[in-house]
Amino acid sequence: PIFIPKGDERKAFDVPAEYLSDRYRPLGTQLANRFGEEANEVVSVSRISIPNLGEILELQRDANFSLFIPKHRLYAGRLIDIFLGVRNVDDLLAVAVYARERVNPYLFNYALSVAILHRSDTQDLDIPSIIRLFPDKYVDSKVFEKAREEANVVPEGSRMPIEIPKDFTASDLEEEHKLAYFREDIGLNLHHWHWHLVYPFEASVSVVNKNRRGELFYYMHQQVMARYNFERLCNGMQRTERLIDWDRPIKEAYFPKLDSLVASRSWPSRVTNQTLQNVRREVDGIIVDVDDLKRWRDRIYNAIHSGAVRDKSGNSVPLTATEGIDILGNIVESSVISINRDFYGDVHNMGHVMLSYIHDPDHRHLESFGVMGDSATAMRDPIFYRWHAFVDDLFQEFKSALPRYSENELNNPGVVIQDIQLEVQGGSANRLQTFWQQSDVDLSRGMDFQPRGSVFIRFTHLQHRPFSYKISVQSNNARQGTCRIFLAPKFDERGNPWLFRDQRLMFIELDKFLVNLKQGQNTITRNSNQSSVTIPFERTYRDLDTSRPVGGNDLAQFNFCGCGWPANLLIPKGSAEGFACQLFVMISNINDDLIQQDTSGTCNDAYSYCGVKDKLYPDRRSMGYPFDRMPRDGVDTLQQFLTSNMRVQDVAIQFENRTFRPKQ
Ligand code: CUO
Repeated sequence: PIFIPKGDERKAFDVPAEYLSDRYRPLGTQLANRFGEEANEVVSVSRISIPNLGEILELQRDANFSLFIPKHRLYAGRLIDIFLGVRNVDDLLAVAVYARERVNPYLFNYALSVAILHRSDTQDLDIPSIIRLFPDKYVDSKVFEKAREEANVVPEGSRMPIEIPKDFTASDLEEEHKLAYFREDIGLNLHHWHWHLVYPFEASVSVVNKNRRGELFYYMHQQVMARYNFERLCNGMQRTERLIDWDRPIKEAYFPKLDSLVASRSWPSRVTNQTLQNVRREVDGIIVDVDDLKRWRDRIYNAIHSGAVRDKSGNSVPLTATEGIDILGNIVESSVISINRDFYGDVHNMGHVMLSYIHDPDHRHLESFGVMGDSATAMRDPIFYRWHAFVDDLFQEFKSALPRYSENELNNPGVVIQDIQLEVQGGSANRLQTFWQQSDVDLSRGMDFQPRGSVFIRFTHLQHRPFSYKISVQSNNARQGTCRIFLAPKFDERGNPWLFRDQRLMFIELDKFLVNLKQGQNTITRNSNQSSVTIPFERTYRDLDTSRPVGGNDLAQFNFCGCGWPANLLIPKGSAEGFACQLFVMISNINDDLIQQDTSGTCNDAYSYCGVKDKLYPDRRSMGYPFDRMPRDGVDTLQQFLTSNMRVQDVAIQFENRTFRPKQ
């Protein structure tokens, strides 16, 4: 038997000898004694018939793992199926212990996390936190040296947090570096990792086929682009340029300065002016040409322009105004539920792959993929946004061809919004305030060193003062409605007022919630921390408090709720002068909004970008409504777009260049 300690709990597993790899089997008793002394609880692992891991083992333990690589997807799919296929939790533990000894750790962690999220009997289990298991995907490599030193020399309790400098990947000579605070935000990258964990594109169909997942792929990434463009304008930059000329050098470079602790390699960098190449990497099972990418793109544009797609049997399937976007999302991403993957290919994923191998497309230098190859790291790289600007443009091409919303489809007769005010804690009305804040995260679980105990890193991120909305509404009846709150820059990058058709793509969702109006005058108050977009700051970073007994639901919520926009990035950075914005509030007609279902007890507090676990997306309208389509005839400006159930308030975002340190 062997004991494997698991973090601070000091829980150990009593494992059948045949589960050990050849290397450790002879050491069984020795290891048992060593780890056993540290343990305060021993869990015995049952003997099951040993699963055949087969080709899953082709991925070396010290290799990097990418969901975008078809071969790796296949391994992940197999392993997920093995984890989903065992009868009960005891067998799952046994098969997981057996696999953990042999399988690539990134692959193992991914597959086990997906399985835990999707098995009905594991809803009360914690999924491993990726930042604590693999901090190397988020943190400057130098930090680990320091952390090891701190842990070796300084006893737990007197250890100082190790500070990650705010500007560690580039200097101000690089224009794009102005946005590093956003791209490299830990919460942002954790959100993206969680999103793709909750909505895998490769696994058995029953796992992939979630309600409106293709549409949510479009909408979540559209909002990423809107938010990124918003930040760019705040920093005096232009909106992201789409990556559309695939034969030209790419000016954006990126040097991640991350070292993989597992693969013992640095994440490859991309110098400026690299050009996409055909990828020939037998070792990863990827043979893909730039021409493949172009062919798939052209077929998708053709489908959009003809209003229909071709399924596997050659039948034409119309792209309807409401469901078309869902079909298109699965085609573009693409996911296993793409209506015809052979024909429409794998555009978005292969873009990630080709960009991530741009430095070594034929593997002659034996280099692995860059950060674009991993959903946990991709958002750090400026090229992510240029690629997704192209992807989003595909979807916008489709949306632009749809019928415009008529005034009837927008209005909510009898409901009039009379006034909106933002009340900012400790500040003045309608003036949001942003600043830098420092937070500490305990990384000790991802670091294998003695002596154990907490090692904190301290990082700096954007934050805003808490605020609340105060909305005055007149209603001629008692009724329900959906309150939709968005924010956009008031002027374009030249300082000119927007045309509505352009500004609509800049609106970022801030909140969406049900309101109960009484007849007559109503005042709606809503706090920023209740947002349907974000998860609270503590949830992104906190560790589960294992000393506290938690009910099943708590944990299930914790897992799924790892998906959510980080609360610290709810409000864009703004500017020192106060960045001019327009706050938009609408109360839409409940008859066209409402989904009848019970979501109590499930994680539903960040549903706008993440949906609700095992439920329908809780808003019947097209995602992005009312900004997802071109305006009706005669509407050129936001003011002209408004019906009486909508209102716009000028607000500003004032950034103060000050850093607040954690409370001790
Ligand atoms: Cu989320 Cu391109 O999909 O990264």
